[in-house]
Amino acid sequence: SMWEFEVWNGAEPEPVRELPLVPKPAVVETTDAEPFTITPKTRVIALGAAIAPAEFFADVLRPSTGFDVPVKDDGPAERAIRITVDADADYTVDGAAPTEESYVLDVAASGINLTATTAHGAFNGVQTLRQLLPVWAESDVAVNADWEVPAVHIEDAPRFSYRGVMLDVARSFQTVAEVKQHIDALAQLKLSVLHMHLADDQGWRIEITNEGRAEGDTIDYSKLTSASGITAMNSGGYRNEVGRTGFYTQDDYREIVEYANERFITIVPEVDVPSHTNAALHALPELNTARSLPAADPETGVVPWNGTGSVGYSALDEQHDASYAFVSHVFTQLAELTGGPYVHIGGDEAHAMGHSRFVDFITRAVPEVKEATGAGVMGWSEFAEAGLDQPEGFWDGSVVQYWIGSGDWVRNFIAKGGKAVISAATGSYLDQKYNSATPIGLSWACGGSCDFDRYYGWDPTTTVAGGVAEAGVLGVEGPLWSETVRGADQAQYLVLPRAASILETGWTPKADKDIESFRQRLGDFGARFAVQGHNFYESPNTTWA
Ligand code: TNX
Repeated sequence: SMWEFEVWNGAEPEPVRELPLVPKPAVVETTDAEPFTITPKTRVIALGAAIAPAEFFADVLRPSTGFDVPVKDDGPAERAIRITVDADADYTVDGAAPTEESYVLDVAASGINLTATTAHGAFNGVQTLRQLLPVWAESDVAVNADWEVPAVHIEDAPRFSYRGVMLDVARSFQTVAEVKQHIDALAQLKLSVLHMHLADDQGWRIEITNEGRAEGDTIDYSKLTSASGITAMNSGGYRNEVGRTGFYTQDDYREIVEYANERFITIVPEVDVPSHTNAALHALPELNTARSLPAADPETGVVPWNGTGSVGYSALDEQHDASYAFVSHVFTQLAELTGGPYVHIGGDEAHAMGHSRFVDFITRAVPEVKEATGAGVMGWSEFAEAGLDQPEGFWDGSVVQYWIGSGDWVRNFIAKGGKAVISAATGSYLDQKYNSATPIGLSWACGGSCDFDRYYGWDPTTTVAGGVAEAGVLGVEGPLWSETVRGADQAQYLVLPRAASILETGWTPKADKDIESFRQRLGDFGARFAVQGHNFYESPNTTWA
C-alpha cells in the first residue's frame, strides 16, 4: 500500500479517490503526469472499423464542449485522440492476449490512444474514456468547463460476454423513445444484451404478420396486436395506475434493434410460452381447445381477457398442432427481425398445466424453434427442469436463465450442451422494492432489502445452489418485471443504480470486485446520470457526488 512508507502524523490519511469508472476495468494505472486537455482544435483520428466508435465519442463531446471535434482519417498524432481497430493489434490485458471486447487506453498530455482488435472493443474503450471526462461532457447544451482527462493507462476485457438487463414491456408498455432512453443509460455501463419480454398474460407487444405462414397455417397473426396490444396489467392493487397499452410495429422494433446494435447491444426477444399466454389465447381462437387454459367461452371460442390472474394460470395445449405452428411462426419472424444469436421462449411457471404436460411441450417446442430460427433457444429455470430426462446434446446452443430453483437443473443443462445466464431473484431482480418505503415494486425476492450493495454481493458461479463452473456461465442479467412499473422514469428509478451492480459483476474480474470501491465510484457516477437526465434512486448507502 502507498501508506507503508509514511510516518503517521496524527491525521487520518486522505482516502485515495478512485477514478469514477463503472464497471471497474481490469487494470487501471494512474500517474501524476499532466492531463490531456480537449480544446477547440482537438481531433479524433480513426480509420475503417474505428470510425463508428469515434463518431459516437465525438457526438458526446460536440454539444457539451461546443467544439467541432472532427473525426479524420489522418493527421498529426500530437494532441489528437487516436482510435485504432486492428485485428492484429499487439497488446495484453493484465498479461493475457486480447479478446473480442478488450481494449487498451492511454491518456497523456501529448495525446490519447485507444486500441482494440474489434469495433466492439473500441466502443467499450470509448465508454471508459467518456467516464474519464468531466461530468459536464454529458450535457446536451454547451458548457464552459476545463475539459481535462487525467493521465492513465487502462487495460480491459470483460469476464462474460452476456451482460444483460430485461425490460418487461408486456405488463406495461414502453415506447420506442423510452426503450432508447434505457439503452442510452445502460450502454455506458457496457451492457451487451437487452432482453425484451414482449408478451405475457396481460398484453402482446410485437406485430406479427401472416407473411411466411407454413402450409395449412390459417391463424390470423395480426389479431395478436389488434386484440392484445390494447390490453395491459390492471392496477393489481399495486398503488399505481393501470398498465400502459401499445405495441411495436415491425418497423418500430427494427428501429430498436438498430439503435441497440449501433451500441453493440444484442436484443434477445422473448415471447413467453407455454404459460403466461393469456394474451395470445385471447387473441387467437385457433389456439383454444378443451385442454388450453383458461377455458374459452363456448359460444365465441375466445378466452376472456384477464389482466392479472394468479401466476401461471394460462397454458397452450401441448397436444394441439396449432400450438407449435404458432410458436414456430412467431419465433421465425422474431429471429428474422432481430438477427441476434438467441430467441427466448420463456417457459416459466407453467403451474396450471402441470409438470408432465410442460415437459411434453418443451420436448417438442425446443427442437422446432431451433430448426425454424437457427438461433439458440433461451428459457427460464423451469425449462432446464424439463430437460432432466432429455438425451445428451439436447441443449446444444441453448441457454437457461436461472432465476430460482435447483442448481441440479442448471448443472444438468450445462452437462447436456447448454450454458447459463444467472439472474438469481435474490440478488438481481430489478422489479423489487429497495426497502419497504419504496412506492413501487414487488417485495418477494429478497426480503424487502434489495439495494445496490446487496445486488453487488453475489457471484454467478456460486449463487446457484451448489455452484456452477465458470465455463458454463455465459453471463448475468437483471430483469425488470413491470406489474408495478409505468413508463421510463419509474423503470429507471428501479433499474438505476442497481443494474450497475449487476453489470460490474458481469464485467470486472472476480478478484477485483470490492464493495467499498464500488460504493465510491457509483456515488461519483450519480452526477453523470443527473446531467444525462436519467432518473435514479439516490440510495442512502453511498454519498452521491
Ligand atoms: C416471476 S421470474 C415471474 C414473472 C413475474 C415476476 C415478478 C419469472 C420467470 N416469472 O412473471 O413478473 O415473478 O417478480
